[in-house]
Amino acid sequence: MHSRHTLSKSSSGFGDAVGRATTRTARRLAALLALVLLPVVLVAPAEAAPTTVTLGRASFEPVNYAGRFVRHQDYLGRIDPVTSSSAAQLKSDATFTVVPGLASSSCYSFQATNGRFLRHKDYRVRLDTNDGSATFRADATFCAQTGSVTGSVSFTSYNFPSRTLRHKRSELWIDPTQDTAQFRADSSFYRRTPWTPRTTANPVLPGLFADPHLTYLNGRYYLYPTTDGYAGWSGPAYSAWSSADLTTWTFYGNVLDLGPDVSWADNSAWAPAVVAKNGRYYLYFSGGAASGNTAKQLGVAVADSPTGPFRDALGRPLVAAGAYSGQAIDPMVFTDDDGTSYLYWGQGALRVVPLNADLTSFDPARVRTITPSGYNEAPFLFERNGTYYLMWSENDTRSEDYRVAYATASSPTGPFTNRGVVLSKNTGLGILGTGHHSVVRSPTGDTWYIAYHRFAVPAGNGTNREVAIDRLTFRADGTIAPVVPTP
Ligand code: FUB
Repeated sequence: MHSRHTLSKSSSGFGDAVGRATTRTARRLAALLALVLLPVVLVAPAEAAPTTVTLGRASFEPVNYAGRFVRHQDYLGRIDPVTSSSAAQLKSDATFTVVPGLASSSCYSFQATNGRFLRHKDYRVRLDTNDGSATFRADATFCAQTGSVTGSVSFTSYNFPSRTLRHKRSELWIDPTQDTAQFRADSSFYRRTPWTPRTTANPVLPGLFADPHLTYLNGRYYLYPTTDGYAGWSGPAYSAWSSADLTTWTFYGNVLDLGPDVSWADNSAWAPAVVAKNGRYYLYFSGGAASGNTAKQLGVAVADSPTGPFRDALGRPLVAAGAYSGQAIDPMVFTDDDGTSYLYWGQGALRVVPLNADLTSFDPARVRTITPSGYNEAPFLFERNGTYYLMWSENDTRSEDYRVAYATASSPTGPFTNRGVVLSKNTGLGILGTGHHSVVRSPTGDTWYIAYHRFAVPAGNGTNREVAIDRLTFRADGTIAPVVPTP
């Protein structure tokens, strides 16, 4: 929980003018203002309705201070004037990426261009680095309500729902919500065009995500990532995204939440993989249980739509912890032309087994170990022109040398010939820890893409990662050309 420290006194609720009032004259003015505002107060709705905010880069302008924008200065949240002739630094300080809330994907967090997040502490809004703690994630999450003016939005604190983000003497605070016209105005903002627009194509998703499983289903690309930004990768839920062009993404929120949806796991929702068969969608996932602190296990969930909701198909793990050496994580399913689907998985050792027709069971006697040299985790298999490409990640995901290598074979289970590393860091561009990827072919031809994660740029690390997509190209002999990671 957020630790409550000594508070600065909150304002009277009548905004900047009254907040500064210290003289008797000013207090009389406040009383007069209160009388003037009373009719508005009486007719105003007591509860604002939840609303949605478009994800991505934006700037926020208070409804009652045109020309001022939410910005950070010296790690504190403020509203200040910004104009087209303002310094580039001020414009950047007044620009945020709206991302799914670090504590709840149905709320929002605000990431500054330096990678830090707006959060409250002692009820003051500040800019801090995500340490992955539950406290930070909650303090940095705000839930959207309709604002005081059409087209505006206000934000209540996720962990102090009776407090609302507002400006006061140009500072940003979360204050106890007041049902007054002045408070509603001080806590309502327009989402505006960002003062500092994006100049890069990556990351493709706004926010902290990893282990992207990119696939093409029903005429659209779908992306299923690990939700990142949690200490120890302990995030409990999987989200889904879709796109027609790999550029503009629609967010569907959580499609599987281990806590409520899976009886045997409640954390470490890592590295999903989704396949479609017989009109149903199967999501393979890993999870741990806080009670008993169990090792990770693999499960499978099923849905009637690629955007869920997914339901645990078995009520128990598909691959139990300890059944095989290595961690039971990082599932991947490949379906060959003859209709056989193969399950690949494992950290430390790579296993493969043909799945039964139900896609939710297999014959343990048919499990084979096919660990390539250099393998750590994140297997991915695809076929092109009769060649089967087995790809994986090497090193630890916390290392900037996390990277992707591959091997080829004439069957989905090998034997494989090692072909070396195809994706690794570019320190000159600040791109580090490139790994845990997936590959998809464009429906229109022999154009291929690789989705992967890397340390978020800037200020990321092995638990604060971002999802990128780049081209995967082949040489005339069928080998994969080194991937050029782009900003
Ligand atoms: O995201 C959690 C874990 O980190 C994945 O399961 C691994 O592949 C590594 O990316």
